[in-house]
Amino acid sequence: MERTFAIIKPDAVGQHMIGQILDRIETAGFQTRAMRMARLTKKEAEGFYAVHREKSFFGGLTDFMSSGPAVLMVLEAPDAIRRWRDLMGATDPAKAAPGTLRKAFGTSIDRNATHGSDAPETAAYEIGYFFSGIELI
Ligand code: 3AN
Repeated sequence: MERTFAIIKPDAVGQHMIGQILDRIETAGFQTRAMRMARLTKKEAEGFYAVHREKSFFGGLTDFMSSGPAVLMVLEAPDAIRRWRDLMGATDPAKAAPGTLRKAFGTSIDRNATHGSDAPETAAYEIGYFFSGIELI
């Protein structure tokens, strides 16, 4: 079993898509080990995306991620990191494959509905950033 960290981003929450995305997650066979709704502060978003701090889109990304409530989740499945990224699709919804979440629910590269860890080290950092061990059920 493997765990990954996932977010339903403020664009998808604002468009009332939480239920549809959770349905896709459960239908795909993921177990939800932790889940919390939160509106990130700008500083929390900057810490979360620290790896991107030199990128041109860092300011816009952290503004957007702190612009409204998001759903923070820990998902578990065999090969969860890769499988969740496959279900999300490409970063840019315009390039995401049919049937993926970003194709269905994202509207642009900076409003792409969902987040997922990209490697085991990132997943460990991201899970620990938002959840303590006692919250992982
Ligand atoms: P992914 O979330 O697919 O792993 P990353 O890690 O390259 O993508 O980027 C993190 C987030 O930054 C993306 N989910 C997206 O919201 C945003 N992002 C990435 N590239 C761009 C870009 N060129 N312009 C605006 N936002 C971007």
